[in-house]
Amino acid sequence: MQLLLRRCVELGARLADAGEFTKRAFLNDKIDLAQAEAVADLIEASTVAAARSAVRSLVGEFSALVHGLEVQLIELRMLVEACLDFPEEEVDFLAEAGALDRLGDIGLTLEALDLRSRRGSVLRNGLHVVLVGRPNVGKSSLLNCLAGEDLSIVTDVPGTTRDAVRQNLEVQGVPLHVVDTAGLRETEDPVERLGIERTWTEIGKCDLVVYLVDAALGVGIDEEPILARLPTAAPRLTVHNKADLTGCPGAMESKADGVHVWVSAKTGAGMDTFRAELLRIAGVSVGQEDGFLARERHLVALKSAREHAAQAVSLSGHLELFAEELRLAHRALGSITGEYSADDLLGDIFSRFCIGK
Ligand SMILES: Nc1nc2c(ncn2[C@@H]2O[C@H](COP(=O)(O)OP(=O)(O)OP(=O)(O)O)[C@@H](O)[C@H]2O)c(=O)[nH]1
Ligand SMILES: [Mg+2]
Repeated sequence: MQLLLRRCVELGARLADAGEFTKRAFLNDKIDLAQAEAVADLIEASTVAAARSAVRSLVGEFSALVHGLEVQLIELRMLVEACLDFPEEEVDFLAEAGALDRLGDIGLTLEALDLRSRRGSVLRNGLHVVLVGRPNVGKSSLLNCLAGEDLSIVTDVPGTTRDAVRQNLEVQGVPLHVVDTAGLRETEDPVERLGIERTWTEIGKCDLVVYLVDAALGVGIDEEPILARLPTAAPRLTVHNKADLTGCPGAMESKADGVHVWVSAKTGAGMDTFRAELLRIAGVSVGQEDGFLARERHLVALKSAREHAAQAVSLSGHLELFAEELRLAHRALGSITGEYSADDLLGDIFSRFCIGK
């Protein structure tokens, strides 16, 4: 194959660039930018649910919704610009055309689209979950139970886990990146200390803190400094492990600091409740498959469009500013489908494709 390729190149052929065919399809208006990105997402999809979401974007479902919003915005912009161009007209175009109602509709559609995109984006990036708690509460046992494999060393010696143990898992099509960490406690042991430092680093990077306690003991007073140090930005799920000893696996309770569930990592009891809670926090409900595999840049653009649409509502008394906010909302949406996009963004997107795709 290499010889054949070399000969072809000698005779004047050239090798295709990364993503070249998809890029050409985009440049020739056969697909838009969101669809082009979906080609790469489909190739990279790591779960069935992610692949389905990518296909939905590829066939243009996501683009059609974005485009529909753009059309609504264009109509509204035309009205507003007309008012600006003919200020002497007595007629109040905006009120007559129900401009604010229309903008309200656009806001609602944007919100729904944003929600579906967020739901899908977790399929793309997965949820980073860190298992935290005092030594011996069963963090390593919980990881092994989730994975169905003996990954992390389990002993009854407190302070067994030193290095973070990572595993990529899948729950109902949602990729989870789970990290088992060194138990948190005051210690003189320099090796364990380094392990505990790493636990805090992992906590700083995660999407969800799973805080384990011993079901027989509950959350102790001495744990308060640890709880106070947990970041408020990431949601927390408190797991009362070893519930086989207290006799209440599978129980669940909503408290001020988040949801508490009771499980036994040893027998597996209550694990279904735990998994369902993980999915709920990830924003995925079982059986609901309408998310889009949105990329971060799509989420940013949708957020910006929502903000400008909301800003427009509050500025409706000032026609020029109202018009400008609508223009900015329109521009943000256009950046998703590639109507307004800088060359370096295109270069960045297509360079991540496989060669020739
Ligand atoms: N009865 C019962 N014992 C459990 C359960 N989960 C863990 N254990 C036991 O608790 C002990 C500690 O478990 P580990 O999983 O090593 O605990 P850990 O939190 O990882 O501990 P460190 O790594 O030291 O921080 C072991 O003897 C386990 O067998 C459970 O659900 N029920
Ligand atoms: Mg451990």
